[in-house]
Amino acid sequence: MSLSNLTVDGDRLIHRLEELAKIGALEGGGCCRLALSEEDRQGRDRVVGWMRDLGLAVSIDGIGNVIGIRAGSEDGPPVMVGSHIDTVRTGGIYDGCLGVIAGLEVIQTLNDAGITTRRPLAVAFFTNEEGARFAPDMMGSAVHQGFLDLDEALAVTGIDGTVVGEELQKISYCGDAETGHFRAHCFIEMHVEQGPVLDAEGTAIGVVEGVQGISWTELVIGGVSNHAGTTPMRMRCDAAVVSARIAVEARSIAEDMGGDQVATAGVVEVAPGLVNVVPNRALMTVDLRNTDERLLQQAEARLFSYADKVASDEGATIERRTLARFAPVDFAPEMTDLIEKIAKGQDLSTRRMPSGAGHDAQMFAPNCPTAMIFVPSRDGISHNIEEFTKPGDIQAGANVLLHVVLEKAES
Ligand code: HGY
Ligand code: MN
Ligand code: MN
Repeated sequence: MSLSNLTVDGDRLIHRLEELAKIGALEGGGCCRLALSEEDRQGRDRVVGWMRDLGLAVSIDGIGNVIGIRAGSEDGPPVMVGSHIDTVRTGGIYDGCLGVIAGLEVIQTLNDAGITTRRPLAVAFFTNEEGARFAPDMMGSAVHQGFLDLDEALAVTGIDGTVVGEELQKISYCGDAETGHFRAHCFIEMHVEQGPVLDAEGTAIGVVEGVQGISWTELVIGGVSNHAGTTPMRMRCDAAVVSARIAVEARSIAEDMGGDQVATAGVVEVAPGLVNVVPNRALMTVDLRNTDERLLQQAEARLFSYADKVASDEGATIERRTLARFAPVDFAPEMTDLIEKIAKGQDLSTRRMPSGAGHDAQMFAPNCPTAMIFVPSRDGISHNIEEFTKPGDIQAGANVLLHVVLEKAES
C-alpha cells in the first residue's frame, strides 16, 4: 500500500477516547481526573495498557511522565507525539486526551500496515498539564524538558494541602527513568482548539504557530473580621471587598488593553464566609495571558500596583505568590509549514493561529522542532463538560498527525 493513502481508523480512535472518558465520568458528561488522583491513576493504567497492547516499550520518569517507544529501523531520538490525560474538575473528554489517543491510533495504523519507520516513534502523556490541583501547569513536561527541577516539583503543595511527591507515590507512578535530558527528534501535539475560531470559520485544521505567555498569581488579603451590623463602614477592613475590586480591575485591564490580553479571577475564597461577619481573609488567583511578553508584563505591573493600593486604602495586608509564569513560545516554521502542506494535501481547510491555552508542546519548543495541530471545539467551549469535537474533525486531524509523523520519521 502506498503510504500516502494510509488513513487512521477514526471509529477506533473515538472508541478509545470514550473508554478513557468513563474513568472519572461526571453526571451529564465530561470527566474529572485531577492530576495524581485515584481517577488519574486509573486513567494512566488504562493508557499504559493500550501502549503495551500496541507493543510500545513503556518508561515512567521521576515525575510520572509516561513514554511509549516504538523502535525504528535505526536508533536515535524519536519522532514524538502526545499530550496529557489529567483534566480540570469540569473537564471535557477531548482536552489533552485527544493528543494521546490519536498518537496511539497512529501507532496502531502503522502496526496494522506492517510499517517500520526509519526513526523510532514515541507517544507520551505528561503529568499534571492542567495545574488545577498543583501549580504550575505543564509541570510534568517542564520537568521532562529540563525547565523545572524535579525535586522542586515533587515538593509542590496543592490546593488541597497534599504534596506532589506523596501523591505520586500513592498512585505508584514515581518511575526511575531520568528527567530533564530526554530529547525528541521533533514533537507534534494534536489538541482541540478550546476556543471559538476554527468552529466559527468552519476551518478544519488549526496550524498552531505558538503559545501565548501565561502569568498565574495567588493573592492573599488579610482584613479584620467584625460584626456586620454594628461595625460602622468607616471602621471596616473588609478582605472580600479588596479581592472583589482586584477581580474587577483584572477585567478592566483586559478590556483597556484589548488585543490578545485576557484576564481571569478563577479562584476567590472568602473567610469566614458567614452572612453576618465582615470577612477577614480572601484568597484569590488571577490568570493573565498575552501573546506579547512586553504587554503581559505591563498587565502584571498594573494589576500588582492596583492590588497593593486597594489593599492599603482598606488597611488590609496583601501577599502575592507566583503560581506559574511562562513567556510566549513560537513553534518551528519547518513544522508549521509541514502541517499546513500535509493538511492542504488532504484537501483540508487550514488557518494559522496562536494557542490561547498552555500546552506541553511549549516545553518542547526550545529543545526540538515542535508544533501543534488544532481541531475545532464546538462553540469554542472547553474546561466544561459540554466540550465537543465532531468525529469527522477528529479523523481529519489524526490523519494529518499520521502523515506529519511519517514524513518526519523518514526525513
Ligand atoms: O491553563 C491552561 O492553559 C492549560 O489548560 N493548562
Ligand atoms: Mn490541554
Ligand atoms: Mn486544559
